[in-house]
Amino acid sequence: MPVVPGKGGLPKVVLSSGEASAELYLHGATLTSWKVGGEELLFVSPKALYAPPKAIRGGVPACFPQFAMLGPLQAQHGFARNTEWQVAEEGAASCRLVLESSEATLAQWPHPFRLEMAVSLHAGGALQQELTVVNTGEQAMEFTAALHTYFSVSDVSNASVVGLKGLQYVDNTSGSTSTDAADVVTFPGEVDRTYIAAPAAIKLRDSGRNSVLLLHKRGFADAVVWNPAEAKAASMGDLGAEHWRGFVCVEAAQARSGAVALAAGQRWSASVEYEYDHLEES
Ligand code: TA6
Repeated sequence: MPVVPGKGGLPKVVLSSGEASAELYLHGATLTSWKVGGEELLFVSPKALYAPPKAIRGGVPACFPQFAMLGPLQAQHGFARNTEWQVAEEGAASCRLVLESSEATLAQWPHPFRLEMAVSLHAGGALQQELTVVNTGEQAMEFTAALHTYFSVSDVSNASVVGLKGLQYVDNTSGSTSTDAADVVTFPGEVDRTYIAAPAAIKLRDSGRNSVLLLHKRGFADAVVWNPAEAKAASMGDLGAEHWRGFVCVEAAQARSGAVALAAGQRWSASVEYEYDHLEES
């Protein structure tokens, strides 16, 4: 599919396959839409700014060379989500974007690299994202990374995340480490947790839509669950107090389990497949 101008005149790739479609901005390699049967499954803030270098608030931005502040940069989540990627391959149902180190990135992080983001729509509407990191320098490098998903929910009070029971997690609001004894993660208030060594399969249930979204991650050790609740959302100019109830972030991350170490010339890949289903009427 061609590259077309999106919001703010920023270029985006449009993918489609049967009942599914997706849109991927070259800015930050940010997936901003994934529809199955016409239903939008990602959340993008109505106040999102399509104005580089600001990251698009929502969808699935790429976090590299660090997740959160788990790295040397002062920029939370690194610079990949604030930078223009290039199209390396594009087809009707898949594409591959590339970001290569530049003077600007080397000034922030002294490691030559090439990033690749491959996105493909699968039969039945599933979507897969694969992030590849190549150390194109002559020195070893370390990084953390994440695919920072914002999934649309009918209301945060209807959302629950299944599959994390019994795991250790870091509460990013306090820095404390706990073990999650609950059967599911719910959102009575701000929830910002990094689950360490999370299982490959994690489910986001929405009782309001009688639906379940399955994430199947490979290569990402951890999982992050986040909703800011009203007070923090109100402090975010590109979100605001009126929109925080419409999403839950369930992110595949290589974060608290430890940074990835790559020797010169080595590569690392990790992927997530997202599947969406409506549950049988109960
Ligand atoms: O993934 C959760 C998180 O790390 C939260 O702590 C919150 O900061 C969120 O990311 C959004 O970060 P951003 O830099 O996009 O405002």
